[in-house]
Amino acid sequence: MDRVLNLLPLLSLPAAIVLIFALPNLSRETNKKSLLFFIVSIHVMTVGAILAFFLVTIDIPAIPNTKDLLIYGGALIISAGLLWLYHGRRIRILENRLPQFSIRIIRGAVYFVLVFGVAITGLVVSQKMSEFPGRMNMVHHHTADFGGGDSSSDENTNAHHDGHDSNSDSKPISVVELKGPQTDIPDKKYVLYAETKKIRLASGESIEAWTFNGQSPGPELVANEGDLVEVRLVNKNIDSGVTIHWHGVDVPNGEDGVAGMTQDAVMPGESYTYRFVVKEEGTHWYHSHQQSSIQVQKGLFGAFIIHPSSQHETKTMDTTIVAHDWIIPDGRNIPALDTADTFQRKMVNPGTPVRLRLVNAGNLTRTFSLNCVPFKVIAIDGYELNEPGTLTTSLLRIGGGGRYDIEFIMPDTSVTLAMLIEDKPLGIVYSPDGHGKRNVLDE
Ligand SMILES: [Cu+2]
Repeated sequence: MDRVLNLLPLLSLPAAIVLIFALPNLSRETNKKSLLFFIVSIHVMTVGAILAFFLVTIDIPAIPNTKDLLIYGGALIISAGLLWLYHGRRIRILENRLPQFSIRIIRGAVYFVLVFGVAITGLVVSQKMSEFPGRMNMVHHHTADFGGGDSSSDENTNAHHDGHDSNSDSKPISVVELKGPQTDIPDKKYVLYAETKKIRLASGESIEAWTFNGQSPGPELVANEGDLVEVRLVNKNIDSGVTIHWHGVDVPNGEDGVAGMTQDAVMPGESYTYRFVVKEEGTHWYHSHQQSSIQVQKGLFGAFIIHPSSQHETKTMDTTIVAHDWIIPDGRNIPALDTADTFQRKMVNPGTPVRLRLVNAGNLTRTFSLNCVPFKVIAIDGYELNEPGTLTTSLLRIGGGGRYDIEFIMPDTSVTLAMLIEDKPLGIVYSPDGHGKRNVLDE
């Protein structure tokens, strides 16, 4: 809609002018006026196309607004007027004399350099404008949330301020002050060491991984709803620095682990302590948020499970399976469930309730199937589903970073969980004797 509203007038109006004014003149005898119409309308069409090109590639319109319509429509109309004057004058001059061939060549070259220069300058300027600054000040955005701070200190903001705030005379709060409880005794305490380590996949393939505590996925963090969790991150030897972001878990902004925004990256030899109260029960995960596309790929991630506070001991077999793609130096991509890049077998007693927490730690959507047992998807991205139906052959597509919790009662036959990959599926066969045959659902 946005592009239609902005682009259509730019392209269709000049085309209409050409159709109405210029084309009929082609068949008639050429006089000065019709020549002018002809040249100007063609040029206006070119201007429309250039504006449209600019809109499609650089100033991509978001929500249709009158400002855009006026700017681009106005540019078109003004160009048409200027072209009319210019060509009118040119035709008058040309009637009297034709410039020399060499002058026309030079003039053409000058125009070309001018247009090319403007285009290159535009590209360079827009590229520069789209760069992130080296350091962001979180309170100097056009619409700012001051978290109780004073909005009047920045006249660029539209932030609402009621004037009755007890903090209204104070400075804006720095993000580093937005922390969890600092002095209370934590209910759960973890230390995560970020370090390089060679890990071995089930196939025997060894990977130069970046790990938490020498393993990838890192240790599974487990807490109960309402717990104060403390995690100390120690960077042993990850040269580019590390942070931890709690994917799916709502934490005070200063604990969010976004390098360059809420904290500085933790450099080798340094440590950083996160403290926050967890409120979102469910299946979540954590990962480094310093150069995350590289660091998560190399292995700096793990599952983060938050149980409901009311949950008591059950006989449910509750397991987390983290899907990840390893890229090895020869460029091959090795998908794996935890560290299993081959089919696995597991023993489960018939009648056991099984909860599989599937985490997709990759950035591509992955398709899973569960075969030979009716099952339910009981939660997605940590949120429980309301009265989920029973599924049998449904494929489960989990987006990058997404989580599905599925539940079934173990039958006395084998059940196959599979991640469907083009050349060879990957998965786990659950069976009463641990030797069940795999039976992968076709996509
Ligand atoms: Cu994330």
